[in-house]
Amino acid sequence: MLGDLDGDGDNDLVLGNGLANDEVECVFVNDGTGHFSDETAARVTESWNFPTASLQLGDLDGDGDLDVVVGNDGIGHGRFNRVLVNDGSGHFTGRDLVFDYFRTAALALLDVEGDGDLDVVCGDHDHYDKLYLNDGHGAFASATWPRMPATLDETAALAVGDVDGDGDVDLVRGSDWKIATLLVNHHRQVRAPRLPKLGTQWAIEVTATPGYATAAQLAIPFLGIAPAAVSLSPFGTLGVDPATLAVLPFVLLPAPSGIGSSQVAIPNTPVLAGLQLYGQALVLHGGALADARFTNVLRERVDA
Ligand SMILES: [Ca+2]
Ligand SMILES: [Ca+2]
Ligand SMILES: [Ca+2]
Ligand SMILES: [Ca+2]
Repeated sequence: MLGDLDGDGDNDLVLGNGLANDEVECVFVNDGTGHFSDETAARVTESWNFPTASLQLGDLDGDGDLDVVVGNDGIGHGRFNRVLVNDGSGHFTGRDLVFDYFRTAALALLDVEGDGDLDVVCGDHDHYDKLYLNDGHGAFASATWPRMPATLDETAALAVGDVDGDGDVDLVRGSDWKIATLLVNHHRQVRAPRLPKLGTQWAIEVTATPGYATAAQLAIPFLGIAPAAVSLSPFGTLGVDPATLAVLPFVLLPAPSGIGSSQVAIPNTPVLAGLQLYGQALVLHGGALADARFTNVLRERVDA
């Protein structure tokens, strides 16, 4: 991995030791002209040297420098995942990420719940993937349950990005022997457990800060019959055509669940069968309107 480890403006290099079990991670420092020197011995204080399958760089403790997360794999070896904490000058001290002991093949750093610090997802090859939340100072606690799916997916790779355009970070997981999966972040989300059906009530579920809400929140869901992509700063992207938009009643999202739902009566009118509905919500995260954000867009076809 490349990153400016010593804060002098050029990219330095960290190398994992692969499946070798007798080397620590290596640090190569750039002299500013693209020549690298191995300064591992002087810069890395690490008492463990497990087989490393993945590395990520990020500022875990919020002090402005790049720290290193080390994902360790291997069978029959120690393999605790480690953090190399940067002192600001590119000198690192190792410690456990958390007390776990799984075959981590991939790592992702992402701010899962939008509180400004980097959290860690460990993609484990022989176990469930793990989610560790950052306390803002680089100390991590397991939040795997109930936030992560309980599936064994032989994870081999993780990619991070906002797939559904609601401003929170989602995950794509590549697995050995299995199809890749999309893990959508429910930090701010609308979804419908069932299809809209003529002559029935259709439930739209709205989530915001699910499971970790510290105060009740409100959401304003709305529906339309055509999509849009209207950027409305700072709220995000309005994904429902305003010309067809019908606003639904406020939904209360109590704490700590952060989950509420809205019921929509679908008329028993055959002409509506097959109609495409687009649903979205504006979540009022705090008292200030400036904190409100749009969710993803729900797309469902009315079933006869
Ligand atoms: Ca540098
Ligand atoms: Ca740091
Ligand atoms: Ca976070
Ligand atoms: Ca998202």
